[in-house]
Amino acid sequence: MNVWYTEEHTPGVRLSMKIEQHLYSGQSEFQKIDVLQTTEFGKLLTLDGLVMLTEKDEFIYHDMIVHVPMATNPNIKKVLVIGAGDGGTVRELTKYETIEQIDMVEIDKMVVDVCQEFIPLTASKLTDPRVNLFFEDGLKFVRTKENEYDLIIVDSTDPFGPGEGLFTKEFYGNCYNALNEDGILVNQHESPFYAEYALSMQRAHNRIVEFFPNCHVYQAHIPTYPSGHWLFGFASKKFDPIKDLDVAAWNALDLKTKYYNTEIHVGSFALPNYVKEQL
Ligand code: AG3
Repeated sequence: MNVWYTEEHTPGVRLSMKIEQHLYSGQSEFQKIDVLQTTEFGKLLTLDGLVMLTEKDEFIYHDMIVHVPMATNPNIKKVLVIGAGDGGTVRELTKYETIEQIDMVEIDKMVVDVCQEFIPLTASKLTDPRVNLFFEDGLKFVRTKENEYDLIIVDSTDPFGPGEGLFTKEFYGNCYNALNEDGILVNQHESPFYAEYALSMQRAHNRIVEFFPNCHVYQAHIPTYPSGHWLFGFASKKFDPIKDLDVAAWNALDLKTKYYNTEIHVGSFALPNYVKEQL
């Protein structure tokens, strides 16, 4: 069999992965959901044809979206996760015994159902007793919250289709209000490398700095995302992700992460000049 999955990253660039089996294909109320078995990357989850995760490189994204804020403030107890239906973000959060409550708001229940059936690697911890699942629009959910969370993680799709509202000024303002005075907001920020994605990142960053006094961008290398160069936004009311990092405290937790460590934490905030210029 010579079947390949392809995502177009720009009109001139595509990424292809060889497929062994098409495990699932379905259309939800919001998007097309597919799970494919690849030869190189294990299982691949796509939404509307775009790579959301592969079993081989998801650890990089999920480590970086979770452990950077968690290591910055070890007293995080109540977390709101928006999107993230595959469960990878929640899996990393459940490693912290100190977390008491994780509210996850995913617009599309079908993503969760499909991942629980086909991708237990990321979805298995969605049944943790501390996790409350809400199947609603994250944009509407945060509107009703005030001063409630220590951390909000926005693990969204690209800013087109169902994920679009999660990149708006209104949304970031509501996140600010939903966070308490120690609050941290982390967003997946797209790629700085190709113009279209870079514009999304720039727009998001410019909107976030209007609300939060401390805003930083950090990076990781994620092989199956456009250009492989991926950014995250860190915004907080009080914490500085480098000055407030307690290296000894985080290492004492001994979480056995596959990508994240405290050196990566510090290094990930060092940005190439072409990225700095975009901020
Ligand atoms: N969320 C970010 C995926 C963005 C990828 N974009 C693309 N392939 N064009 C990932 C969800 C993982 N929990």
